[in-house]
Amino acid sequence: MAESTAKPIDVHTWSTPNGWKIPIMLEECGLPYRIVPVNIGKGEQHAPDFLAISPNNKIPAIVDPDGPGGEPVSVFESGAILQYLGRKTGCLYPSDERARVAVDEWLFWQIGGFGPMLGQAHHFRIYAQEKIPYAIDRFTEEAHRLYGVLDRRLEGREYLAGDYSIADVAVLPWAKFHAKQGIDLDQLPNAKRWLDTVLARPAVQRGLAAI
Ligand SMILES: N[C@@H](CCC(=O)N[C@@H](CS)C(=O)NCC(=O)O)C(=O)O
Repeated sequence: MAESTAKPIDVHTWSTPNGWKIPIMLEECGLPYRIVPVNIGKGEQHAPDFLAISPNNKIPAIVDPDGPGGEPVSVFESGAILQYLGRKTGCLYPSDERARVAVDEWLFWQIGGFGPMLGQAHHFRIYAQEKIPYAIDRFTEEAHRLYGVLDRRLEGREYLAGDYSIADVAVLPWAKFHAKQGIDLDQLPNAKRWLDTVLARPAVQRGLAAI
């Protein structure tokens, strides 16, 4: 946890790609936080206390005791949390509108596609008791398409959208599990170089170790 005199942000989360984004962001921005584990394997995401801050029964969610106007605020949906923390701190989220549009594009690309489709690929390839070839092929093909988009985007670019940003923070915990999604990153040199770079960041390593 980062050192600060500010009141810690409660991070309701679990050890999943979406769940790791928030401790990574908080470590990057040096904000103090406390992990409140929500064991989704045991169904804790359906507890009334959690639903009060995350009505879609999914992690992550945060409660910031020092929200707008100095009052507490809760935020669910990882993209909304990253944008909130970026606006609150000015960290990893540019204020220049042209730069911000680019970050938002790649953030929403992850939220709407790279996360959900890779989650399905991982599920049908690894977790599902019944191996369903149609589902495995469908989501593995989509994973290949998405990683192709990522690799082309990173050609000649260090990060996804200008400087290192919340877009990179959103994509990296998903890309870390490329092998389970049926992806050989050695075939995608730009994505591989980017992933090695972002995973080497000390704040990323601390965030990944936080839950
Ligand atoms: N769009 C959401 C997705 C969150 C999500 O899918 N969370 C999963 C873990 S990665 C979860 O809480 N699953 C529990 C459930 O579906 O009951 C976000 O980005 O925050």
